[in-house]
Amino acid sequence: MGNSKQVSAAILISGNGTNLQAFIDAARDGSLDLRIAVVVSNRPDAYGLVRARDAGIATECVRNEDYPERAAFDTALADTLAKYAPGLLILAGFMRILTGRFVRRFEGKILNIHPALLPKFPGLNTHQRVIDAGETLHGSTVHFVTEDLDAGPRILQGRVPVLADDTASRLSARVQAVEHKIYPQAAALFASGRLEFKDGESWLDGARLDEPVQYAGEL
Ligand code: NHR
Ligand code: GAR
Repeated sequence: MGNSKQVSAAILISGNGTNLQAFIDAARDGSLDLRIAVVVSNRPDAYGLVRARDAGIATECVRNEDYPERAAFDTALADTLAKYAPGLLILAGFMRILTGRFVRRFEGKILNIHPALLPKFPGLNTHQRVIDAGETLHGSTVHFVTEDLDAGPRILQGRVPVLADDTASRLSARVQAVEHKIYPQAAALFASGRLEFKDGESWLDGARLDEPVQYAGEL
């Protein structure tokens, strides 16, 4: 609402964009004081681009196929982002690993949501792997992005049960419902200055976070 110090964010997607939609909705209803300056996809057919256009948000596409090499892709991505001067990058189902050079350029200003209770189950295909391992608890983790994949300092976790007869798709839907709550909340903590990245760790209200905050409804 006309706050000149409002943080401006770029949201990076590769697919459906339900987390993007949660950000659009939270920014609109005032629960998140953040300006979404641009949505960037690495896939031209990502449905999240339609969500962004429908919300009147600028969109950009940096295509995988145009930059087979990671370094060239990341240079193009960084140049595209620079036009919007974002103070925060939000990876929301963004499926391309970023180089150390890119991460250092935006150090401490990149958030990711990973669909597992990190440090358990980094990497891809988490829901099926959780079922196969016989876990009874699963969830999602918001963390700062560092060069090491899915290993940056954790911020906020939301837990869901794994049910006896779960499929990956039903478990994924349960995880996504909690993601749509925790991810805008984590961004709100950053946007308000309460959450910082310092010395490779997450800090909340001036204290180092040894363990991520556990989502329990409200923050
Ligand atoms: N980049 C860095 N440097 N650090 C992280 O922690 C990152 C990152 C980029 C993306 C999201 C992550 C997740 O939450 C993320 C975290 C993609 C892959 C992957 O293997 C792995 C983890 C994540 C995202 N991508 C393949 C690749 O070669 C492509 C897979 C595909 O296109 O389907 O880039 O899980
Ligand atoms: C989310 O569940 C997110 O945790 C996961 O992809 C989904 C994206 O959904 N992220 C990753 O797997 C990152 N490698 P969305 O496009 O509907 O927001």
